Amino acid sequence: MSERHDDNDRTSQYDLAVEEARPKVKQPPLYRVVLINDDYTPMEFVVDILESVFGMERTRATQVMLEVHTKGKGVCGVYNFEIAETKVAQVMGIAQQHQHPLLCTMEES
Ligand code: TYC
Repeated sequence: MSERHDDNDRTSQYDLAVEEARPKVKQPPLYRVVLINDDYTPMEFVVDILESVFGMERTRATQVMLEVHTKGKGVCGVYNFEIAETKVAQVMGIAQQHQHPLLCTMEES
């Protein structure tokens, strides 16, 4: 039987020359959590939020708050979707409780 070859022999009539599909894996997207400036929320309140929700040291929290205050917005951290969404909800919840108009959003990074 001339067509019958060893399993490893690619020339057998029963073999198909197929390329292995490349695995369809992608890194999950990351999101920047962003604070927006406003004229009413007290600076101290924003610093407290950056410490409690984003785990910043006071000096770093103050820098980020001032960046938001002067530039209009600033990044609090970069996270996967679920964590970013949770942080945004926590900030908005605490701001609402204290009746401050503080805004926090997320954007794909
Ligand atoms: N601009 C505010 C003030 O002067 C302080 C502030 C900083 C508000 C950051 C919001 O995301 C903010 N009291």
